[in-house]
Amino acid sequence: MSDCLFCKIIAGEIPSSKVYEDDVCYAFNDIDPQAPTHFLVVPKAHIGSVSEITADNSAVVAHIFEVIAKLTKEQGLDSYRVVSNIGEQAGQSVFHLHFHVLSGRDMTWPPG
Ligand code: D5M
Repeated sequence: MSDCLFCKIIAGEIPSSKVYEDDVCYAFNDIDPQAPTHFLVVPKAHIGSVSEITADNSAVVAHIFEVIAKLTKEQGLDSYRVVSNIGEQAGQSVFHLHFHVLSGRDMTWPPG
């Protein structure tokens, strides 16, 4: 999508602090970290949010969770939170599916 921030990051048109990349997904550090570790994992194909997951594209999500398990193991993280905000009221500000991975501090529940 031409006007999507994360599509531009994936294409290398906007710089990012890359954590991981493969054919299906791209991971990079959040520009406004909310924990000592805070990176985002996004599909390379544009999907607006979890609301747009269907039988046709859900394999991408399974792959992303495999990648999250691999990256957190490699980074020695045994406690972390995975978050995806859907819609403005839930805090979504970039409308390209992404999973926040946060770790390194005590977390509360419920989230604000
Ligand atoms: O999360 C969107 C997240 O995207 C938010 O935590 C900031 C992050 N962000 C925004 N611009 C950038 C760039 N350029 N690099 C890295 N991270 C970025 P949401 O759940 O949609 O609010």
